[in-house]
Amino acid sequence: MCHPEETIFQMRTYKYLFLLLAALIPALSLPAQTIRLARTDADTARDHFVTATYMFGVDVVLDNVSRVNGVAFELRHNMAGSVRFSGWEPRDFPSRNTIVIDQLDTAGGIEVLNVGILNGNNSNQPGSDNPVAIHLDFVVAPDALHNSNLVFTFVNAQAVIGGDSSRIVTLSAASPNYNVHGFVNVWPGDTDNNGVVDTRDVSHIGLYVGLGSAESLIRGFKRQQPSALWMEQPALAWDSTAITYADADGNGTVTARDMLVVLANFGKTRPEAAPILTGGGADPYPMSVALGQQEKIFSQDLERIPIRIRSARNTIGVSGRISFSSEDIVVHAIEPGELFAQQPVFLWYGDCSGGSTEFALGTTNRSEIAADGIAAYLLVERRSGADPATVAISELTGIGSDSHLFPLELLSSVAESYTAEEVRILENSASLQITSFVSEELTLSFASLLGEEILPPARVTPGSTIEFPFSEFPAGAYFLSVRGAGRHLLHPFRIAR
Ligand SMILES: [Ca+2]
Ligand SMILES: [Ca+2]
Repeated sequence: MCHPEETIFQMRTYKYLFLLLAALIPALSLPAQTIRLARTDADTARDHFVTATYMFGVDVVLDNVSRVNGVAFELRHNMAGSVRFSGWEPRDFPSRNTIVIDQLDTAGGIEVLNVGILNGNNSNQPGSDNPVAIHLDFVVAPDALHNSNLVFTFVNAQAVIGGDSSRIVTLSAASPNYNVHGFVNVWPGDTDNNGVVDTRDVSHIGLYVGLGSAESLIRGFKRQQPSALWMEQPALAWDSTAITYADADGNGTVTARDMLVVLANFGKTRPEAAPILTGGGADPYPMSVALGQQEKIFSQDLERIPIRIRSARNTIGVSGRISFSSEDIVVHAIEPGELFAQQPVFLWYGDCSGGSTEFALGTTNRSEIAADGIAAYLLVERRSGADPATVAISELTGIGSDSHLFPLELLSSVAESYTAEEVRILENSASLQITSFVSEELTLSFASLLGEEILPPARVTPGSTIEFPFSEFPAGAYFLSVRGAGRHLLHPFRIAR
């Protein structure tokens, strides 16, 4: 039996529910209409921070807003003392209808940009969907405080909607903020920035070696007056602040040379007056790099190529780069030479498989040694039947116990090696034949594994060939040194009988 009043009541209830849902559903399903900043000067790895002395740019982007004929907003930030608006460019709206007024409240540390943009349409004409309203550029002053937080705030952000239902909508916005990379104080050698130079600082360099260079993803900055002296040295924070401290010598790259600085300043502690500044939070570039092992390898098949150094100054260590021009040389290890025989020694070298490696070697008690003799040996395997292999040693550096870095010379001040096309070395079971295709005169010398010269030096004039019969040598392993104007080539060879 049907009850008419109950039915009418139910119908009304359903109707109200239906109307309520109809009103709610669009509101629930519509995404928020927003305005935001999008960095244009940096990729996603760097868009969360800004760097002192550098400019950065943002696009002002509207999301989920259709038919936009105009945009207006105030954009404020909290670091007027060190961050300043420097200019704007039009994006999806014409520049003639754009107004930007820059107001400074220096006492309050606030900079306010008042921005109004119209596209010139009549209100019944629909504008553009999700437009980029404008581009804004800012500069960060050199004195911007490291690790401070630059916060932008949108105030009264509105969009003018055109078309059939023209109106003004309020845009919601988050508060974009950027960490500021400013200058930090580096104490050379304290690469983990904990106030003392110890073995952990070596590991820290091993972790970051190679970073900061042109090929690396991490941007590094050279210090203005780089030195290894144990004093506070201002350095612009790198893309990763933690890595800034690993650049002990301040040249803008983490290399084996930085390990020398650790050796020179080993055991030193920061004065009480210099508080330890903590870095900018978690390291955004965690990575693991295996430290080279010092291995003693004894094998008949390995040849030892000495690295000789010479300098008028005494040194507590040596660092450098070794490049192998050919794949027929495999470097298995580096070991300390006679110069370091009487000392407790630290030795580090990188992965040798990539055609070149760096090494650092020095005394762990900061005692100086005379820089004249064999600093280290390369233990190499030479694959038979291959073209002549060459080894070039460059960037050789020494450091005194006073923390002054200086270049080491002689054998090692060689930037480049000769190529196989420039100096042809033919080796057979009875002799070694060297032909020069370069324009300068070359000096040839032969040395034993201990670096002792076993023949007087010989000269090769341009275009000529010289041959050394093996009958002049006892059986054993040797290396030929070819030296010319600023370049050098080492060729190991073995005489078996
Ligand atoms: Ca340390
Ligand atoms: Ca460095």
